[in-house]
Amino acid sequence: MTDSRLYCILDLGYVNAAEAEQAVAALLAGGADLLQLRAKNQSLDLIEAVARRVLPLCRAAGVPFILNDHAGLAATLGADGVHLGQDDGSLSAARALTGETMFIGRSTHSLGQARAALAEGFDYIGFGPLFPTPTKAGRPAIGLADIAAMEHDVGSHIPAFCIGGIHPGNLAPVLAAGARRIVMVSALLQAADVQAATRGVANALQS
Ligand code: 3NM
Repeated sequence: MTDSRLYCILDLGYVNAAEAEQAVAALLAGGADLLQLRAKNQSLDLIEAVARRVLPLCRAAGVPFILNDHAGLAATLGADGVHLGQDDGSLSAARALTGETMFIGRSTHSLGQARAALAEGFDYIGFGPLFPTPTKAGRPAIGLADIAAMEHDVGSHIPAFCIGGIHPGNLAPVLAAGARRIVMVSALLQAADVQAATRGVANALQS
């Protein structure tokens, strides 16, 4: 987790459940450091079934598998982590379901929320959306101005991943603004060659 630069998400809004393994294999082969399964408005049964198919791929690659939203299911699956939004309850409530070893992340949408997540004890944060994004339609973009302060106040203590509307064409200004770790979803999942696109971003983050 501490060395992770590129956090990838298998978002079932972009990938059919039937193609989950193929997409995850491409993300992993391209250099994803973390892999989250995100499935909004899907049944727990479907989420569990997809998770059980992609978890072994992550394990084989040595990449932590993180489940979005469902701390209880994450515990059942033996996931490595769970990711919570601002409205998904407290860290302690999730921790009661997951036990001590699983890492738990929080979405944050302002510098204040990022600092609060650190103070509460989250293991990592997402920070965004930097740009407008169809993956979280309707959420206002926060821009790049607070990245440096967020990295100073929070990212120096726990991993902090900038997220939201990032693609290969705007990665340079995001990094120049101080970001060290990012999440990229639609730009990778919708690439003509998912593995090559992921590799390009992973290389840009390492250099
Ligand atoms: N969370 P894309 S933005 C899942 O700001 C998610 O908390 C965000 O997808 C947040 O790379 C976002 O396609 C969408 O923009 C990221």
